[in-house]
Amino acid sequence: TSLRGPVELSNCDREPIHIPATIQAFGCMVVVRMADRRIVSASENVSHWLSDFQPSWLGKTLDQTLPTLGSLLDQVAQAREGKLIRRDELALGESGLTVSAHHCDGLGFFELESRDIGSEGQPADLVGRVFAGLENRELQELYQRMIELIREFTGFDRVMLYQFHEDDHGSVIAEAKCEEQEAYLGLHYPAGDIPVPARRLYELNWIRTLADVHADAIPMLPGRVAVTGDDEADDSLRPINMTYSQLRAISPIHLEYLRNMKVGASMSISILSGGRLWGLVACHHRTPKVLSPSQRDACELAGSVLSTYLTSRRQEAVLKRQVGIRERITSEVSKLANVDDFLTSMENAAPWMSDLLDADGFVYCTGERQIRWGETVDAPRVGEIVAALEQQDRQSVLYTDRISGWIPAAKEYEDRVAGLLVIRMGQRDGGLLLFFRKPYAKTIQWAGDPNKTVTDESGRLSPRKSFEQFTQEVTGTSRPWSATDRETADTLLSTLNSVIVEQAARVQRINR
Ligand code: BLA
Repeated sequence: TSLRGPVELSNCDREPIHIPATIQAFGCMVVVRMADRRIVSASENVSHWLSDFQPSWLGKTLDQTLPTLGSLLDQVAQAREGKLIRRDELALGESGLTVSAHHCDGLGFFELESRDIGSEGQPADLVGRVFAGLENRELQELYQRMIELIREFTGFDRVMLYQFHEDDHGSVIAEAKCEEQEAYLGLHYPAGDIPVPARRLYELNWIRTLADVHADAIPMLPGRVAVTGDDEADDSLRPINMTYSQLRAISPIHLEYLRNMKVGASMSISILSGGRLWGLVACHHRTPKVLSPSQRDACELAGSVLSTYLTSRRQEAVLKRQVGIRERITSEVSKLANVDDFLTSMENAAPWMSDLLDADGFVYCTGERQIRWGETVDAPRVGEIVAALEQQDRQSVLYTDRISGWIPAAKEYEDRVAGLLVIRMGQRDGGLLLFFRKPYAKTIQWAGDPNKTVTDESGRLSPRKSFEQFTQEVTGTSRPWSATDRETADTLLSTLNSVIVEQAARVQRINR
């Protein structure tokens, strides 16, 4: 049985992309068992790169066959799993070859490809240029500059910064491209476009390359190997774990996706934040393209340095924003000081509070009385929400990005209003502040035409269809309430509570 049956879209999150049993054609691969240094597999194209390679070398040790690689294996064994060791001064093959070696899961990997040609940018160049004069720039400007420099350095047609959001869907937040190309800037894509196993793999590797979307993958012979070496029985054979391989064949589903996008080659660089994938620098070329090993090194370095730098810059920006929000709340609330009743205060405050929380609508209710602003639900619906809230724990701030998951009757209005954040005032009869958000589908510009159904001849879903599936999924779901939103709600709560106390005190004074 082949490792890779037909892949259905619903299987995306299960496709084992790290064990394709095939590689890309821009190089060749030789795999040895670390335990006894014997060659256990080689790609079908190996003799194209090493003309004296014999199929009979399978099962022989490196020292008997490719002694130049033997000493490299000693260094690989000392390094951590996945760490690449690269050499291009080895006397191997006819023309200049670069060898990248690493170990993973008990196997040693040698990946051979053509050595750098010409006078390409030096690795340190890219990082140096990205950082020159960036310190004082705003984040967005920094993103744009970095994308432009990476495009210049690598020569890809289109380079984008793709950011993952809290629910793992993503959007293009900076882009550099050829003038005549359609812009993707600002477009959102479903989480499923970059499935869970891919995101996990991209947390372990800084870059991945797809040299040619039309090239056939090259099989490893054999595709399964005995890792321990002491038992060659069929059931002890395991797939070759290509988690850290540069030549790993890219998932056929993703190839199809890129062909649909009219892309000929791609590469992406991981941007991590605290070990988690925060985004990708996604590079496209209309024709086949692969960077030289040293250019890829430069991209890896840029990815790791930028990850650290951007994380600290974003943390700074978050802090600044939080301070800004607190200041705004204090200044707006001081304007309410002369208002005598809280109901009127809420009427005045609805627009700026909704703005701060990025809400599309607001309802304040206390007893029978309600005040509304923007996109909301009618009084009986608010009544349902208030009743349901009475069943909840006494937390002051509650939120959901899917009201219907909590109150089934909300299905009836979920095409208008889908997310809710509630602030329960601590004071007796202080009332409830309800902030609403519209569903995703209405507020975000999704890529692709969600109404267009695409299936290929076999009836199998093609990647394009994912847009349609996803827009269906997100009807009734709003953008999630972020940690900053929740913090803003907490600040609002405490500041408004003090307003109630003051107003009550003043009313008492007047009544006396
Ligand atoms: C991988 N999908 C990827 C990658 C990107 C995207 C950037 C990383 C590989 C690369 O560098 O090319 C998605 N690329 C995008 C998006 C944009 C872009 C959103 O340029 C927007 C401008 N893809 C699907 C569906 C599936 C799928 C429905 O749309 C699931 C069946 C799969 N995408 C998929 C897989 C990978 C992938 C399996 C991993 C490829 C690999 O590394 O082998």
